[in-house]
Amino acid sequence: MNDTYAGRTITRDGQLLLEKAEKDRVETVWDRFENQLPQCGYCEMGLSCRICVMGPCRIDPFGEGPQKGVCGADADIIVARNLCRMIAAGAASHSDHGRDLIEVLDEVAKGKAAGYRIRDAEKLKRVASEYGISSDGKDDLKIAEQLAYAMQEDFGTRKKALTLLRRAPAKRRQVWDKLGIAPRGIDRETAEMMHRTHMGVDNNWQSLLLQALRNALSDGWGGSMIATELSDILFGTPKPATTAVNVGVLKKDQVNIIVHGHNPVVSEMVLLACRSEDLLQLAASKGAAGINLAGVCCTGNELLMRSGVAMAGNHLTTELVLTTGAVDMMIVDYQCIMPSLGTVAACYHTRMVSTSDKARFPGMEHREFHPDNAAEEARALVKEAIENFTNRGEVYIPVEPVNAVGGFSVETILGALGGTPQPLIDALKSGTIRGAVGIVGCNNPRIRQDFGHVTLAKRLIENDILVVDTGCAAVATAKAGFKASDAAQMAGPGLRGICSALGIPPVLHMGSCVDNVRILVLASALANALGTDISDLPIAGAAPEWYSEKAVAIGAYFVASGVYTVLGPMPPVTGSMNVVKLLTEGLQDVVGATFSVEPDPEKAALAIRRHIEEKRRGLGLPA
Ligand code: XCC
Ligand code: SF4
Repeated sequence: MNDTYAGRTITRDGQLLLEKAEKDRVETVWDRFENQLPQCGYCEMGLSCRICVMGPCRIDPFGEGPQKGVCGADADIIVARNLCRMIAAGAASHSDHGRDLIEVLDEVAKGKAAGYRIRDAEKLKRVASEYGISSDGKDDLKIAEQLAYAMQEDFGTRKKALTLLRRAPAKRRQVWDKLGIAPRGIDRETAEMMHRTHMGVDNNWQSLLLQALRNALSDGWGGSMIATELSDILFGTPKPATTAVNVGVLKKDQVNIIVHGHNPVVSEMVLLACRSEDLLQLAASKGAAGINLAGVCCTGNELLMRSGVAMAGNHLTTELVLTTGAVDMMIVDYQCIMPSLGTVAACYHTRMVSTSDKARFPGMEHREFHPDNAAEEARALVKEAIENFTNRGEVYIPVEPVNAVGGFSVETILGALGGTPQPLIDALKSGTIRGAVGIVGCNNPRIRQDFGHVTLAKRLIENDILVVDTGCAAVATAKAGFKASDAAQMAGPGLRGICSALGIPPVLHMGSCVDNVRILVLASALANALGTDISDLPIAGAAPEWYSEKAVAIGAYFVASGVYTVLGPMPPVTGSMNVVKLLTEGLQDVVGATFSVEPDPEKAALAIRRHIEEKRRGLGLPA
């Protein structure tokens, strides 16, 4: 195997498909990354500003050139503002996704969304009661209508705090109140972040960063949490199910459809269509043995969690999956969809279709999905994918899939423990399990694909630390076999014993990136059961290969919620030692947790283990 390919990804399917891509003269994300090198040092350090047109400006990190932008902003202000705007964009993305689910719920309530329905009525009632909506004497649709309205209010202008903040432990809420960072409206915090970073508004790097935490919290305990809860209500709360991962999930003799993006609003309707009898018959009439739906990225995770749909790959696999020549159609919604995909698909017979009014891509047909036409549109697209099956050229599916178990919602995890977190707390207390870590986030061509996720997860489970993961991290560890039914044997003796007894893997798939809120809810359940704050727990977060603005927002709400979080790639903040120090040290006294940056996953594992042991000592637990 060519060393270049092995240097780009640890995955066998990735390496073989990189070879295929080169043979087919397909340019990939890694080629374009190399073409960009060396990347701009000012931007890498966060020292360039183009917020206004007196600029663009840049600050000389060596102190010889300019130390102020045209307006007078120094390095601290410029770095802080840039980071703040990343967080605002990330929070906006997740929260807008959440809003789309509210709209579906509302249309379901009004009988205008054929194909969608309430699939978890019990959860609907539970969440409604958190919003102060009683279910007495009301049918599900009435409750849904009122819940949709109440959630919309969470997005708007108002003075009180977001409804779901009440899920956080009391001590945590006091921290936020004292700092004045309890988020109000979801959109409000993002709008205020953009306002404060306009030229001539907030020019104090500390108060800017505090608002960034509030903005991130409005995502974690607001927009993303609403997205997850409504997805469960509309599509079912995940339960463990067996699935398969990597490019080997594509089937040579079946129609292969890939869904890519984030919102289950589209992918669930495609799944429904793929399972319909008449379309299966149509596929058979074209000589296909079936219709094989698989996912990439987070909309794939949504389907995997709820229906055991197979997963073809994570972020850096999205181009490569097309080079198999086996994909008859790729249907995308939004976020993390590389604008290069249409060009890659043009080398094969693959049809590319975009579906969201807010996300269009070169080289893709646009077929807009709305709640009232989605079921119908999905059927039309699946039919066209079937018709495209006969246009296939040569097909190359170089690996066998790996089996994996997914579907670990908080409800499932607590259910497996007998309804309360107590067994988990007992295991933590006795030291059978040392702690728990959430590994989240993306791939990034700066880091060998999956190396960060897999190495970190391996070291943690070997040392009796339970891992929960989401997003592209969850796909990485699944490809590496950590979610296979026999994966418990990869864990240390304590964790292995517990996983074997419960019949679960040592790395639990908790869902897509909006589902990181499931980790917040689980951490809150543990903290509440112990009568303590999240920041006292022997837990940590990590994003070993993150790339996106959404990931910065996630990291920030983890830290603001009291979870020590280790980033792999360095965010663009090194131009201000003040900002770096606040994020990596100062926040300890503010929110009881900090960021740390460690691109080497072996070192990250050590740092996390040290942190967990320190928290154990703090709680008086045995060494
Ligand atoms: Fe995107 Fe969610 Fe990152 Fe993967 S992990 S690259 S954000 S798909 Ni969300
Ligand atoms: Fe330059 Fe200030 Fe304008 Fe930024 S806001 S581009 S630093 S003048």
